[in-house]
Amino acid sequence: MTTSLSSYLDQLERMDHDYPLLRMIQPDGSKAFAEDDYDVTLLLSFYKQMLRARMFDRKAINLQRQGRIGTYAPFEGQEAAQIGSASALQQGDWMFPTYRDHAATMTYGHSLETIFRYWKGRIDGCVPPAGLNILPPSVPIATQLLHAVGASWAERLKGQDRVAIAYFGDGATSEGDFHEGLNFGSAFNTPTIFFCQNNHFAISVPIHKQMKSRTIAQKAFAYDIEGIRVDGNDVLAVYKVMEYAVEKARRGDGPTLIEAVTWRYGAHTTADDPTKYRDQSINEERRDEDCLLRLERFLRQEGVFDEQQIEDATHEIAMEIDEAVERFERAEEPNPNDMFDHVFEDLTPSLREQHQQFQKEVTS
Ligand SMILES: Cc1ncc(C[n+]2csc(CCOP(=O)(O)OP(=O)(O)O)c2C)c(N)n1
Repeated sequence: MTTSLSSYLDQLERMDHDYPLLRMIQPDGSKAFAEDDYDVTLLLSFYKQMLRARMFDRKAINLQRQGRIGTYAPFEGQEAAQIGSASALQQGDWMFPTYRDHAATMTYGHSLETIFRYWKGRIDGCVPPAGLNILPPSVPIATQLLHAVGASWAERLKGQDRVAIAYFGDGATSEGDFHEGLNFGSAFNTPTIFFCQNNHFAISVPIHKQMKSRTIAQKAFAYDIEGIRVDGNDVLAVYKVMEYAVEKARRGDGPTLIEAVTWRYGAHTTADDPTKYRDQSINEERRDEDCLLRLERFLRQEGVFDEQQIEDATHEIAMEIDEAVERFERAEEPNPNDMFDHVFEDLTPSLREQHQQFQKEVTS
């Protein structure tokens, strides 16, 4: 080894590639930065939104178990990451969610009824309220990063200051589309927020078996964009980081990769059994860092956690969810022929054949 190479390698070794975890509220509910302004009213509203999302999620699992909706992808544990991020967007911005991001879409304005319709396999479950740019959940992993880059680039070309957020999981960062998206976003300075919820698993594959990188945030380094690693169970920290990334993107200073470190308590979807691939006791340990519990601890320490108020909110949310279920179940059954629409303007020959065969079967 030449001297110059060994001193170069020494220098490399000393380079700091660590991406520390940003936190505003500690797991015990105390403030991480005493001098910072913690907006208690905002945090109380985040708490209620997180409660609403959790109750929705548990209801959806029950509906699936009763055969009233199809397979469902639970998000319990990830509420803070989704609600903190979606709260920093403005109307007109673009949201590209996955199948697990309903806390984000409902925060941004999707109706609960529509989300239930989606899980019943209905095309109208993909349609957002007028004026809200929420795309249908992406089931193919990481494809939505490219869509978000394209949409946000188009906004820039039109001279608008709208931004796009792409949600994805840790597993998605091993896909080619992730790297293509970051490269394009970096090269064209697009106003895109790449928002990764690192819940430590891609179905049954734990993150350490999937990548050798110490963090996901560090993957931004190769594309010369900022990578920020934030505690995804701390709704305030996620919100602050998102506010920063959104403002930066709006003023034309390009994309950011955010890694929100979190945990999914439940199954990947209601179709798998997590006891087959992970020790369930680990969930119990993780509960001590739970996003709702943490915020409750914080609000109690601030003296603003009013039991009666939370009980009333719980009751109102339960009614809202029940009404959404009732409306969704009263809706007319969809036409199964719908499944042949909306993908191709002109059906491919094999799909045309399948469609004819299908029609013959349903009418015979
Ligand atoms: C392109 C593609 N490959 C494989 C799959 C099968 N698949 C569905 S979910 C999943 C794991 C995704 O894990 P992650 O990105 O961490 O997101 P999470 O489900 O944890 O939210 C895989 C591999 C898919 N849907 N799309």
